[in-house]
Parts: sequence; C-alpha cells; structure tokens
Amino acid sequence: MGKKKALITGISGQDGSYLAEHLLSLGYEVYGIIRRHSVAEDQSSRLQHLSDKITNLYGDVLDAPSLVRIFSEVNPDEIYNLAAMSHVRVSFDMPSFTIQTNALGVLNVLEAYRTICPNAKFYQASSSEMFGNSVDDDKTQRLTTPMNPVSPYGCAKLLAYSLVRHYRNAYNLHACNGILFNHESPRRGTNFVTNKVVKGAVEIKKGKKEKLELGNLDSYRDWGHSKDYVRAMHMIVNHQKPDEWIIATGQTQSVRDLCEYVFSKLGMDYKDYVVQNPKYIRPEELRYLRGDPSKSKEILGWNPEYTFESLVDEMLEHHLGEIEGL
Ligand code: G4F
Repeated sequence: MGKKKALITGISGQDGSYLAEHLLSLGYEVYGIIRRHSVAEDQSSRLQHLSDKITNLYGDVLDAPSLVRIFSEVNPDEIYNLAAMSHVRVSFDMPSFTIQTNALGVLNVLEAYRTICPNAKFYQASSSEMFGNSVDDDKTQRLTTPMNPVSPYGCAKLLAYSLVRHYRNAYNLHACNGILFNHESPRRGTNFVTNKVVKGAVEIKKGKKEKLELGNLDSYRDWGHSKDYVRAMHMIVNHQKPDEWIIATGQTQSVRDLCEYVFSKLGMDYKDYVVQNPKYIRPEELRYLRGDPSKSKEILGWNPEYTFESLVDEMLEHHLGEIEGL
C-alpha cells in the first residue's frame, strides 16, 4: 500500500505548519491549499523548512471550482479543514468575510468532499469561541454546554460545526469536529494576545519599546500548545467513530496572569508597562474559557505535553532569540 495522503486547508497557518510536520513524521504525503498573496513569502514563512517535503496548491475555500480541481487531483485519504479568518477581534470589523470564509467556505469544502472523495476522513477546526459566555456550574465548558457565540467568528464556526454533523448523518461521512480551546506557540501571529504580550515584554526589556497596549485584561483563557493540539487532530480523524471532541488543558488563566508571568520572568512588573487601549476591547467579550478534555483523554488517549508555563517559556525563548539575533 502506498503512503496515505493528507490534504490541509490553511496549511500556512500556525496549526497547518505543525500538522504538516506531524503527518510527515507519521509517513504521510502532505498536500496543502494556499491562497495567492502578493508577497509570496508571507504565505509560506511557516513552511519554508518543509518546502521540498510537501506539495502546495493554489486554491481558496471560497472558490468552489478550485476545491473540485484540488480534491480530484489529490484524492486525499484525510482532509483537515483549518482554513479560516482566525482573529475574533477582526471578525467584528469584517463580519461578512468572516461568515463567508468560516461558514460558507466549510460548506464548499464539505460539498467537494461529499461529491469527489466521500471515503476520505474529514476534520473540521471547530472552536471554543462557539460557547460564548455559556459555562457549566463547575466553571467548565464540555460537549453538553449550550453554544451561544458572542462574535461573528463564533457564529460562523457554530454554523460550520452544525454542517459537519449534518453532512456526517445525512451522507454517512467520516466527518469529525475538534473543538479546540486556545492554542499558541512561537508561530502564533503576534496580534493574538499571548505572542503580543511575550514579544512586547521582550521589546520593552531590550529598550525597543516603552509601553504595551492591550484590551481586556480580565478575560480568562484555557491556553495549550499548538503542537499538542495537532496531534489530537490526527487522533480524532483516526478514531473509528466520527464524533465531536474537546481539546483543552482544563486550566485557565487571565490575560492579567499571563502579563504577570511574562514580565516577572524578565524581571519586570507588568503594571509599570501595560496600558489599556479601548481599540482592543471587543464589542462583546467572551469572558471565560476552561475546557473539559476528559473524553479525549479517556477515549483517544490524548494528553498534552506542555503546561502553561512551558508553553510561555518556549515563546519567551523564541522572542529573546529573535531580538538578540538582530
Ligand atoms: O488571543 P486572542 O485574540 O484569542 P481569542 O479571541 O480567544 O481567539 C483565539 O482562540 C479561539 C478559541 O477559543 C480561536 F477559535 C480563535 O481562532 C483564536 O485562535 O484573545 C484572547 C483574549 C481575549 O479575551 C481578548 O479580549 O485576550 C484579550 N485581549 C486583551 N488584550 C487581547 C488583547 N487580545 C488580542 N488579540 N489583543 C489584545 O491587545
């Protein structure tokens, strides 16, 4: 039997690049879909070290004919749909684009899957943002927690999640949803709060910047490492039964806790440097996330290797290395 073929939409993102590495290490042939960008380097910066090991094809989840061409050409065994407009704050500024990409785009992918390669296995990048401000009495979100999204991003992800379940039932497809809580790494965009805080604090430490402007310091997130979470994606797809899964650490920290940890690691007090700028406050905020990963741990045998501290330490090391290399 030849190598298994995996097709990743959104391969140029944080998760796409780690997933490509993971699948290559498992012996897969890896194909990715990338969108055209006027600066070609911008779309492949996370993939340069893999350039001779993977095959990237131009396409877009909003361009159904491109999906038909790519799905027919590759005939994948596994499809990982990671393509999305992934920034919650930006989704308030671009609600229509967000709904098109994160919901209608998923419909396009599901249709290509159903009609061209229905025997493949399918993973959808669903999100804890779908819960909005719903939380169980024990301050945890689980699969039974109601979903009441509070952003265009969350609304779009919830529609996509429902479509995946519907396609599974209606067409007997091996289509799965991974509900992933926040996951970070040195490859995270620097406009997400973890990397923004780490990079900003390192720049302040090195005298390159005086203040760090943030939005809400009192929201809580369940932060894990992207590397651990892409391992879960592969486990989810390869479980015998297509299903819904929560991937989270079960721990939660506030943005303030994050600032305190990062600045104190660099010998500083965050209160001297962090200022609030209303432009980073969201029209509606998701205040608290803490996921229950027990089903994934028990049934898939998934366990994260990183803790909040080892994750943030790795990000700190990365940014210190970058700035010292300048
Ligand atoms: O890092 P964030 O932008 O991530 P957010 O909004 O939780 O979304 C991430 O996780 C989701 C899973 O729950 C994914 F679906 C999604 O694609 C993305 O990966 O913000 C985290 C928290 C928020 O409460 C935000 O209000 O940090 C707060 N925050 C405070 N100041 C800030 C800032 N966020 C950003 N991006 N920038 C700030 O200056």
